[in-house]
Amino acid sequence: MIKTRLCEILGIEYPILQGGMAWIADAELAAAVSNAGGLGIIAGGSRSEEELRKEIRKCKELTDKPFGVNVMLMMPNAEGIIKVCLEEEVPVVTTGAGNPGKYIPAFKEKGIKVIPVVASDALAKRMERIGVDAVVAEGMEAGGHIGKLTTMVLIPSIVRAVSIPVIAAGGIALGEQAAAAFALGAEGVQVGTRFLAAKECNVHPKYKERVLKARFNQVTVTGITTGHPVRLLENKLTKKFAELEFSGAPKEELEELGRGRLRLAAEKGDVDWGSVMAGQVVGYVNKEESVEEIVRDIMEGAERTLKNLCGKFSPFQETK
Ligand code: TUI
Repeated sequence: MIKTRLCEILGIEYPILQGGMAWIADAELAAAVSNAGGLGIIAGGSRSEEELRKEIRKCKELTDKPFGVNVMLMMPNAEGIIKVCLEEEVPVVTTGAGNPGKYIPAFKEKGIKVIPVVASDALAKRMERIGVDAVVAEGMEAGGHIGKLTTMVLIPSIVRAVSIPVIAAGGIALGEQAAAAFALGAEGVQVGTRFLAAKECNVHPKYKERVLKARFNQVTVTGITTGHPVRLLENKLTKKFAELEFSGAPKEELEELGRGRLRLAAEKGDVDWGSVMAGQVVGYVNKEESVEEIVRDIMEGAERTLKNLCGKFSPFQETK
């Protein structure tokens, strides 16, 4: 099986992380991924400090393997969430939507591994200099809030900028896609959308059903005109959003329309008026499976793909 530096650094068997999906990724999903040999991640972005503490303790009961918490740095309670991670000494923290620089010394003091999502090679370099353990580079194929570059373009640029391990995210649901990420220089992959369909994923059943039924052409992006693009599945909300967006509605009105919508879909199951965030890969996600099956399928698929690749091309066969 594929082993990389990331496995050693994090103490995991396979270099696969589960995305810390807000309002969705709980202790049960995270523990299942960690028990399957990857790194499960609890969403911190959508919880109060006390809710997060409970979820971390539950995860510790469900697994003795390492797991992580995702911190959304732009949330008003980010400092409190970080304090809980420090107090509970979670093994790994991933961060999104901001620069975690000022918190790194505190994490390092507790031996907590830190993995920020970086949106540029400049930030990746800065993060490496201040001692983070790895970075996630998330391409715009991903679900939810997205940047501008595709995984295919972003990964090599970050790999060239730093010498710490780079974890590829966005557009990865299959073994072949994981193999492609490794070919681009990534030493790990982060998967979100495919885990939405996991048996152990407690997202509202109606959300899961929409993910399972969605075709590639039902994936859309709202918020391009406001500068906050979000990838999600088409529904009444996205149609209303598009109408307003292209009729010149003020930015504030659009942002107001988007507020609270992920929770509405993920917790309440309103898949017409909630945000059903999912990545471009959603068309590949057609059956509910256990986390273990998903992890095994992606990792074995990646290995098979990389092994078979040379055999497919005659120049390599001749020089074997
Ligand atoms: O965060 C995401 N994707 C998301 S978050 C989300 S829902 C949510 N929204 C609000 C609160 C709680 C949950 C749905 N999808 N991806 C990670 C990510 N981080 N993508 C991009 C970044 C990022 C952006 C700018 C990281 C760093 C950065 O700049 C920092 C700097 O100082 O330059």
